[in-house]
Amino acid sequence: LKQTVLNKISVVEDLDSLNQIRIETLGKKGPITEVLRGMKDLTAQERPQVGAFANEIRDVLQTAVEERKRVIEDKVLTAKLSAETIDVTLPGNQIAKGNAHVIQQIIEQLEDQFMGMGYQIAEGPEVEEDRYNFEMMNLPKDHPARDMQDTFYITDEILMRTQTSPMQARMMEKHDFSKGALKMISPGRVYRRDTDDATHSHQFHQVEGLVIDKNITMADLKGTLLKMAQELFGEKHQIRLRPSYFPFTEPSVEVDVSWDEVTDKTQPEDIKWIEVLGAGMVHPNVLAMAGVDPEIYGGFAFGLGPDRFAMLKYGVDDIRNFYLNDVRFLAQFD
Ligand code: FA5
Repeated sequence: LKQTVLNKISVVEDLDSLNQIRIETLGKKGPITEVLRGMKDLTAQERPQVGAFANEIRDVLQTAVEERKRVIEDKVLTAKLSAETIDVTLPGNQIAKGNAHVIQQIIEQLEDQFMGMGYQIAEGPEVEEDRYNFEMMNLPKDHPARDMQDTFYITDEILMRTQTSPMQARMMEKHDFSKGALKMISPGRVYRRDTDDATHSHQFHQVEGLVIDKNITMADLKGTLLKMAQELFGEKHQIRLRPSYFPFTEPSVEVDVSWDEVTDKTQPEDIKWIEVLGAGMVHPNVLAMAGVDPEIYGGFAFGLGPDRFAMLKYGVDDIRNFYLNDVRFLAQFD
């Protein structure tokens, strides 16, 4: 029996068959158990001899089963590992990678830059109240300057915001000036009933900027805007302030950035200027309506168009390209 079983064990190749052999020979119904059970019928002299013999065979077989089990398990593992080997020299699958929209990239660049100067970033509603978009911006209902921003009205009092300036009022109302200056930028979408052309879109973006503190001057505004323009377009670009009119700032300026670099040798008449933003010193009425005392506080505000910035930075000559969602166009700005 012993040799037959040992032979069987030595050739078995899988764990199930091995288990079968174990049950047949060593199990409750197997021959060895049977012998051990039959001990009671033996004489007192026979018993120890037969018992020792049966136990010895059982131990030998048990050991053989366990050893074989280890061998089979090793083989299985080796086979599995070699089947799963990775060929690191095979070329990988190409995964198509997207990129942020070019206007989003400009906005994020501006956010990083202004956060570095201690500004907070605030986002506001695109569906806005007339009160914030116009009235608190010093544009009462019958004000002629409302025509400057042709408006999508939803009701008499609710509209699609035409500018990010309502965030000036919203932030001034909330700010606790006992804790220091208010410095914020507010990026977002704005809407106007403009006819789409190469430089106008009925939906575009603005980034509002606002600083309110004691003793803020026009020089602070100019310095801030020059720094911003040079970080975005390059050290050699210049800005130009032209007098303008906005109901919510006094004085008001329009700011142009030079299309090309300006050096010592550049003749003033050769510089091509691109209008990119409106700005000015916050009007006392705007401060007062938002609950800020114009006798103590003042500041500057600006509103820039990242769409125009993107056109200037990358030489894109039609704003509509940004909104056609042609991936071949958008993927260039990675
Ligand atoms: C305003 O909207 C003012 N709220 C800006 C401002 C803020 C002035 C704070 C003073 C203080 P304006 O309408 O000029 O101003 O628009 C600002 C910028 O948005 C423009 O310089 C231009 O870059 C951009 N812009 C205006 N209309 C469009 C349009 N239809 N499509 C794309 N960009 C536009």
